Amino acid sequence: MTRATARAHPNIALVKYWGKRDAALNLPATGSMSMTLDVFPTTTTVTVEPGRDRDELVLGGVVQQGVPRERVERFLDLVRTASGSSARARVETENTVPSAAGLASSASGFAALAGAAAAAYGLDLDERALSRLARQGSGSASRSIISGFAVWHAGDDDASSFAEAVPAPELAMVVAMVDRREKSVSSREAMRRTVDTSPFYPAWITSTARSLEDALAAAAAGDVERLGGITETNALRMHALIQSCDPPIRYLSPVSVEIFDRVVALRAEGVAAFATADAGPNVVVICRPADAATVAAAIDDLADTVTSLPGPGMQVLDRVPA
Ligand code: 2P0
Repeated sequence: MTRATARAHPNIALVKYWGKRDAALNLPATGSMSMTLDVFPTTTTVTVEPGRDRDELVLGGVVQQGVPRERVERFLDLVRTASGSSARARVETENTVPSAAGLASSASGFAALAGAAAAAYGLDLDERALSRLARQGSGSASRSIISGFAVWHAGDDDASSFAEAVPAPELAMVVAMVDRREKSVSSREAMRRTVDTSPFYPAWITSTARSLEDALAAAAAGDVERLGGITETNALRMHALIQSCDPPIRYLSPVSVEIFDRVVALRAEGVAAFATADAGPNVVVICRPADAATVAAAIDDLADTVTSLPGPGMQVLDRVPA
């Protein structure tokens, strides 16, 4: 029996991943860029137990059945194939962020699972290989392997689609917890519907590829205003795209929209603050660390806030036998 424990944090994209080019390999239609948070870690322990007849998933102390367990099983199959093992495992995971509420719990979840499973099954993977492995569990998890700011290269095959660190200015993210409930349409289903039904999808792909190039250049130059502007525009384009599906999907709530308006008002007062939101109503405001308290005070009547600085990449905490 071997056991390993790993920890990973969610990441928030400044330039979003929305749409797959290859669902089997989980290759994205475009590259994306993110900041890994230093809050809301997921901690996962994988215990390889020869003799067990199927993989078990325990999330927050509750044994999971159905799709979540099957998704983990398919992921462990990749690790088993790579390691030449047929042994099943018990996976215990603890999220400190609400699951499936658009706060990237699948990013931290599959990044932690990739690290723990690779270590438990005896695979010696470098950061790039871990990012490729995590990608196959959940696309955004490829970026949570990396500390701080990351670009996930779209790539054109399994080997070339991975995340790596990029330089960026000092930034904070103020996370506004508008709604902690599980979202009604998963990202995976919403992405599929977007690709199949949105008339705007081709324009999203071309504009996002350009936004990514611009964002990487702005980040390398330390230009917070330019990087923030690209971030807010890209987020609103993604939500417009999602709303253009048939049947339509709308993740932003009236409170989310009000926070976007407050951020515009903050900019009018000279504070460099920019809003983004993922597949849910929660809003994340990007700013200089010195402005984070001002940003939080401007929105804390609308939602609870948590402020994050750039956080660490996936860490293996423990392996037995070592
Ligand atoms: C992102 N999101 O770039 C975008 C923005 C949500 C909105 O990546 O199907 O859970 O597992 O690859 O990674 C959410 O999608 O999707 C996501 P799968 P994932 O962060």
